[in-house]
Amino acid sequence: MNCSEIWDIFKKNNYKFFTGVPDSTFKAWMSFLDENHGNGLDNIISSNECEAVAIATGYHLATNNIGVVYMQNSGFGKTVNPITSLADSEVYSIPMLLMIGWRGEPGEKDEPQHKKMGRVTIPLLEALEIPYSFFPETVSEFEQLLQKTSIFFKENKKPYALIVKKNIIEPFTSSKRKDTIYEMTREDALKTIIDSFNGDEIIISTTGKTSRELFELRIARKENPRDFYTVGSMGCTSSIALGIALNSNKKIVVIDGDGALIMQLGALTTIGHYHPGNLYHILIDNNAHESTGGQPTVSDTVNFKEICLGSGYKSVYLANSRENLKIVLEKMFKEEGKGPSMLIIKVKKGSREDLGRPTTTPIQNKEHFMKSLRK
Ligand SMILES: Cc1ncc(C[n+]2csc(CCOP(=O)(O)OP(=O)(O)O)c2C)c(N)n1
Repeated sequence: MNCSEIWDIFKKNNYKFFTGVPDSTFKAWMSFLDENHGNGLDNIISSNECEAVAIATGYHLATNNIGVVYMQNSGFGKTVNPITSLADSEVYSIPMLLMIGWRGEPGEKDEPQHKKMGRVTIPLLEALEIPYSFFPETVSEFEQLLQKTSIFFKENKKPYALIVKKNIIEPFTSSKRKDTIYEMTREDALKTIIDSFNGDEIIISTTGKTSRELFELRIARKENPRDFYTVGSMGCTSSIALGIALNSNKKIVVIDGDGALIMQLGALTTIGHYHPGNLYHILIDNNAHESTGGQPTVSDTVNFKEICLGSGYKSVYLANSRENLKIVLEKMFKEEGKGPSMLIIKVKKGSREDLGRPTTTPIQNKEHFMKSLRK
């Protein structure tokens, strides 16, 4: 099915409100929603999946209509709390259609961070007593399915899930212009960052393309550094770094993404409160969830500088060009032990087509990291 066909059927069945966190499994559908937001449909990109369930609840309370909550199965776990304590029929009984991208589907090749969740997605739905269907391949099947879910929602006011497998939805090319305001890509920024290092830094990098690019840059330079590549647990990187920084006297550098930072924005308040002087937080802000297809984040309306200072970070630096970044990195690392500090780097979207993935396993990465951290 293509996106217009999917939208026609959603519209016919009065599903016009979409909210969630993007997933590459339905990247095309995400681009379609983004392009058509405000044009007969609403698409609210939420900070995390738990929030999306709550937004869809609010939508239902206000309109008596049913919202669609999209998410990758990685984020499904986050929704267990609002599903069981808000939407569940034993609490407020809120109908909503969950559209869950199935990464790590048993029998399909996928990354290590998706394996367990891939295996337990269906058992988890069953444990939560959420009925489900697989997202169909044809227009007529989809039409029948949405008619069935509409009847289900009339009879049962509670969530129903659609599991979306890879490659079900045809590609969609957005007509939106790509932004080119900023000089650097994320990879350019990463190169400049590691060029500025003298070898005693410990890096914890965020999930998605940041860790993939950093890993490849290290390989290309024949370096065997003390980097921890966070492959999953989106938004948790700065908290991993906090746990390390509070228990090490080394220079701990976190490299974060705007989508990930926003997902767990509360982490900034914990870091600020416990203020480890050796923590350097670098945010590479491309205003997008680039790793799942470039869907926008809300970072363009967020003042991270004020949030960090208001949370207890000791200093905040800004950079939007290579030259500027070099100067600012030098300044930030000169203030040794006076952190936590934040460096916000504005970059444009984009990455190499041939970008690979870490070739070491997460456990190999962990063991090497732990050994070298103690040296
Ligand atoms: C809980 C959870 N929800 C969704 C995802 C899917 N996901 C992986 S990377 C990513 C985007 C990260 O965006 P950002 O931090 O801005 O980094 P960028 O990809 O732009 O470099 C998303 C949504 C996930 N891994 N985990």
